[in-house]
Amino acid sequence: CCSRGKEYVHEWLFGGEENQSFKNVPIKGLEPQRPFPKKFYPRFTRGPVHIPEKQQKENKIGNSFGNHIQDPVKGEIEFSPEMGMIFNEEDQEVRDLGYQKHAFNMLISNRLGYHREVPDTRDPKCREKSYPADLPSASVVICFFNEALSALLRTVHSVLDRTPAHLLHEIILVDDNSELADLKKDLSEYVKTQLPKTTKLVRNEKREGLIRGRMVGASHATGQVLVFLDSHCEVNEMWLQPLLTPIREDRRTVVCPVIDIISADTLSYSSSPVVRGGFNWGLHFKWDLVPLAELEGPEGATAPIKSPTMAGGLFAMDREYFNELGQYDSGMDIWGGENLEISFRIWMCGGRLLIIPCSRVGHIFRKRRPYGSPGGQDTMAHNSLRLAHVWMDEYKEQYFALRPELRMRGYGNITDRVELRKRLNCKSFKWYLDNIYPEMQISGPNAKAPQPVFINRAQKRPKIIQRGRLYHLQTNKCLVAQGHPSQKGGLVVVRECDYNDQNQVWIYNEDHELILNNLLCLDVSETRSSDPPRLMKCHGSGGSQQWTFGKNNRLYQVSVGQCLKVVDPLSHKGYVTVAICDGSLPQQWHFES
Ligand code: LR7
Ligand code: MN
Repeated sequence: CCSRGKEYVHEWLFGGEENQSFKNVPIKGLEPQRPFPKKFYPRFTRGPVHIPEKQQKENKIGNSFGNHIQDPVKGEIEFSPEMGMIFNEEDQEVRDLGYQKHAFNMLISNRLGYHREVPDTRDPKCREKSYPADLPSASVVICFFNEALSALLRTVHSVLDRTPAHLLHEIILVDDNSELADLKKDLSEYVKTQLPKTTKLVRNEKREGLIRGRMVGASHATGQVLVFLDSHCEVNEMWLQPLLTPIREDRRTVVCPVIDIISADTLSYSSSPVVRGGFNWGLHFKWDLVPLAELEGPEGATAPIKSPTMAGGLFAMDREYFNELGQYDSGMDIWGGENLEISFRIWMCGGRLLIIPCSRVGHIFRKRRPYGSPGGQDTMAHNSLRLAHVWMDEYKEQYFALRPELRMRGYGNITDRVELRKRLNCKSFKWYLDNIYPEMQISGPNAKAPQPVFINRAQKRPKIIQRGRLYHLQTNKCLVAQGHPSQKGGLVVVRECDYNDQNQVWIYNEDHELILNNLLCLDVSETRSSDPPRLMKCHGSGGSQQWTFGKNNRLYQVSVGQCLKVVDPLSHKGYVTVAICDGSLPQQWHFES
């Protein structure tokens, strides 16, 4: 065991002792493909929000809570929907390029800067807990590929800002051979000049994927506990102590925080319900409700919960135990499957896996993965095949029943992993199903899956705030569908108001959705903020379907940061679009009940 990751060629850039050997060797062979121009990154200031003060005042966007504004009456921290306001073409470019490259709103991410407060989402009882003084120290490992610099540095600073120094042994950043030239250059510079020596940067000389990337990071770690994080996270108040405590009690305990939701469209931070990890026979991770029995202990909602699997990105594990247990399967590429593999291995080989409700870490949940694999392979299938053949015994048939085309597919050499399983004396997959995930047995491969929990989607029907017409003040016309209001992808236009026509009736609800004739939601393009809005199926996750009514009668689109406008008020065509909010007449609307 305990390889130091030497088999992967990588380069220490700097940090700690290795500082001496720092040499700024250019990465061979890989010319950056379409790097971002410099101007798309925020400057390295420590200010909370990167919006000129004048614009902030005028538009009441953001304060030191980032986009969470403290409500003067309720005292609660609330989200400011106009954080992504576009003021000029450059903002628009940052936003659109950000969606293309990272699948989240980089304009807002850049404006938030590298430090922000987040709402404390823990159960209030967590605040009364105390933790041992002699906790083990942690090495935080963050592996990244083409991450938005502001999101990566907010991850790093949230750790630095919210972790007691004596518990934070080091942070190890593993650049998985990112292609964005400025990310490489600016990050090196920033780590060297702005971060403590205990933050280290290492760069893979070729793209390894997150699995081998984390192994490289772990091989350089010297703290007692490894803590893995994705590169677009923000840790919450007192996040680390509750994770280290169960590891101190039993080094074979692996722990995960509750993963809170950072919206990809607004970057607002919100609480997740406490759920636990499961999977289906397609070997996809899913969230399950926690069986009541797990919640009924004396500690109630704050007690650790046994979890059959982990989501993968955020967990803490004793470092020696990580090595003993066989790290990861280094034959797995880029993305996918490693989370189930390590989960099965932990349970089957004598460890346990817990979710710790008092530890909270936010993660940006994107709607798509913004990168592929170098050769375009389906690495999820490759990795799942490896894990099925090593760990699932006769139950791998359940997977093949769903994916018959994979039955004869090659999966590389698994001898080492099969030997590891023998050497560690691991139990059978049947034992795992019977004892750790009995719900799975009941459902079986063809039966109906248990009710899944969608954690990034409101489960209730949002309350209706208002029902009525969307009246355009300048033209005295109403917003309607250009074609039939049930036609998905249809445009909207302004036409003569007809107060008896149901097809002109909009619903505005507490999720800030605008729904025409109770059918479809007014929606905008994710990657092209200049495209006109369309009627689409309501997806319930905000962003492109979130609209707010603001000053000057404006109707503001939260994700594109612009206002709804009639293109040519004199034209009978009545076309509408979104444009930079300027308070002008073509942008003025009334919602009339
Ligand atoms: O080639 C790559 N090299 C990398 O370094 C590809 C990715 N990465 C980095 C990437 O920059 C990121 O920091 O690896 C990290 C994880 O990649 P994501 O963010 O694209 O993954 P994800 O959040 O979409 O997917 C989840 O499942 C993955 C399966 O391989 C990993 O285990 C992720 O860590 C995991 N994320 C989480 O568990 C966060 C909560 C998501 C849920 C549910
Ligand atoms: Mn992620």
